[in-house]
Amino acid sequence: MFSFQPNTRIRPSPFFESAVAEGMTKANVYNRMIMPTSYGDPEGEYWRLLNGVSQWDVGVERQVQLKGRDAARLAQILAVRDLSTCKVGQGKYVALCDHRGTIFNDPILLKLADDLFWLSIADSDVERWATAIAAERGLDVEICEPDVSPMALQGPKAEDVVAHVLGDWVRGLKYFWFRETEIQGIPVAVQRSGWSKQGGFEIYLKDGSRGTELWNIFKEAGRPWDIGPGAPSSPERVESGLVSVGGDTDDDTNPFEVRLERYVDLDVPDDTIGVTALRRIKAEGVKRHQLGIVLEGDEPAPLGMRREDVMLDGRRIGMLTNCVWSYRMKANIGYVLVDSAVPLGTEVLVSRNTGPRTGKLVDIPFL
Ligand code: THG
Repeated sequence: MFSFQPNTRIRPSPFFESAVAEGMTKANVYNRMIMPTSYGDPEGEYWRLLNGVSQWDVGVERQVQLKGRDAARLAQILAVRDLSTCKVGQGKYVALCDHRGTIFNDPILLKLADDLFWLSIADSDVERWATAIAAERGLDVEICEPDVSPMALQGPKAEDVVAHVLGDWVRGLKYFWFRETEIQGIPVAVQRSGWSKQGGFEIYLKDGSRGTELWNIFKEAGRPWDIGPGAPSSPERVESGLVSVGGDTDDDTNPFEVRLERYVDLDVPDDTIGVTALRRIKAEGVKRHQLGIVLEGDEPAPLGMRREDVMLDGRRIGMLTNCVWSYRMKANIGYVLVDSAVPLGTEVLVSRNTGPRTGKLVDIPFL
């Protein structure tokens, strides 16, 4: 056995003490922070997300703030999605690519004012990237990490809980739209969002000293709906088809390969990073695609720390990037990134750490 050594390089989320008090049993490192991943009953947590309401510490979704005269311009330089129609109060899911068109982060962009944006990031250092780009291009923009930390309420009952706390206006929020407000004097932004397809909201806490207070307000308000602690659910997100950049992608993956084409606009200005490469990739033809796989076997067999080779007729055609036990399908399912020529329905062999296993390539989402 080993234990985790706390240190100053790992920043606790404002909800960390609540997560511990709720009985957190598993965690991961994400954005150099601790992300709770379980409270000891993974299957119960899954069904609560599907049927009820689940409360998540997702403070690891760190914010990068762009503020100033060139903030909108910098946002468009960073994101290969047309942001010209984005309204104040609106959020958009965007891909950040490098100069080769490799996707390295997929934030939600929030437009708070014409000259003020947050990038609510996945796992990589966007603040340093944005700061370097802004300096190299001589832009008039201030980049910082504001004191803002999301907490998620996910599941079909989440709307009732959030409406109970904030009022029925939240029911009218469109997907990724948000509003800044206060909850018992605690400053927050409330957005319809969250990393599941079961519906819900994220409450962006704007004062990190009040995490426990905010956690407990929703914990109390949610009692009639049997709220409980949970975390982004791997089985649910795979069944639902959400992409995990960094998990499902490697250092050569472009957005087209992982089903994100509809978030890419190739007619953004030429100074958007990666767009030139993406135009070329699109013209030459995309070489790999992401498909689902249903593996044979009736015992959970998760992926370990390595992606596994996918074989067809003795030839390596790609890799298995994740694998979870689907409680609804009663099978191991996952995503593969394979040669574009390999079609749906193909039977393949996966070189699993426990030996070769057959699987069938299927469409995503699974459910
Ligand atoms: N919430 C917040 N920040 C985040 C995440 C989040 N930052 C990191 C990570 N998650 C970003 N990645 C995603 C990926 C997918 C979605 C949201 C964030 C998502 N996608 C829907 C889909 O693919 O069906 C809808 C996208 C759309 O149609 O616009 O929700 O969860 N604050």
